[in-house]
Amino acid sequence: MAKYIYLNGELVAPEDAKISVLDHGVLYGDGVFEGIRAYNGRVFRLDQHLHRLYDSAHVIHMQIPLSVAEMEQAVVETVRANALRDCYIRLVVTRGPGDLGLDPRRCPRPTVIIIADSIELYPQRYYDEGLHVITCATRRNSPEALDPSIKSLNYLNNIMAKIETVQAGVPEGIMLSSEGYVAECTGDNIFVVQHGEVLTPPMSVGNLAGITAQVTMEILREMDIPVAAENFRILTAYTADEVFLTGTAAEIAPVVQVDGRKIGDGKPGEITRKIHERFHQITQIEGTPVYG
Ligand code: PXG
Repeated sequence: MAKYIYLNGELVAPEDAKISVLDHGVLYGDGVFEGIRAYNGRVFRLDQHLHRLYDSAHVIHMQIPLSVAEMEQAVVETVRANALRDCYIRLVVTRGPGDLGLDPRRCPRPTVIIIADSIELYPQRYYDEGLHVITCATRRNSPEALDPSIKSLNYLNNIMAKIETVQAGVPEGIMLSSEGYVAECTGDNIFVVQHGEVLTPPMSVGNLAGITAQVTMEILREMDIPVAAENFRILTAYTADEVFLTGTAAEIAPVVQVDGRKIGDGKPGEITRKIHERFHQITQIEGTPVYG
């Protein structure tokens, strides 16, 4: 449990970290968030996470009441106050308290929350043996209605899909676009490997621009492995040599079964393993220092 939570400029005890029931984050899911990790006393890719947060806020016409530099400082101070070196950081900015009505003009002050706490990691056997996943019946939100590249507090689309994975007894699920293209998973991006080439869906399909996916792209370039962002259908995943997922919580996770079809030889793939190894190295040396 966190010792201190950042709430609107103050570090308070968890029992005092309370927000109004009239906050539009509660009433309408009106707000944005980020899930960030710190490794070895450094916040990983904080600048990229803040960039995405401020972009999401900009798109929904929300002015975050802190500059990016002030927010960076607030994140670092929150981690430091909790004396954490390896942790999960949840940054939430809601529209703030208003009245019963959609109009965001009634919410003059956004609520800023930063929670730093220990992380619940995927069990090691997921990395050793690989994950089984399903394709969810719930389609990803259409980017023409609510673009999934906005990391908004409206996560019901993903939660509906997540419930399908829980019912199926698997840890993750693939979500297709309304056109039937592979988009992403409920909380991870997806990559497939075929004949030594890597494929991932383009952002235009309607997915989140994952930070871990961006780091993966950098690693692939470094390793001289060709990578393309192109639309593909679920059949491409069924017949791939390797499938893996990327996300702040999962890091780089091998998939060995999709909808009951064995992927490759049914064991985590070599390219997946190498990317994860390199990812691990990068997380140990990079990042915004918390302790000077
Ligand atoms: N797609 C979706 C829909 C996500 O929510 C990702 C991809 C991966 O993005 P990053 O930037 O993390 O590589 C996400 C991220 C949580 C949790 O608490 C969820 C995410 C990240 C961290 C924690 O469920 N989702």
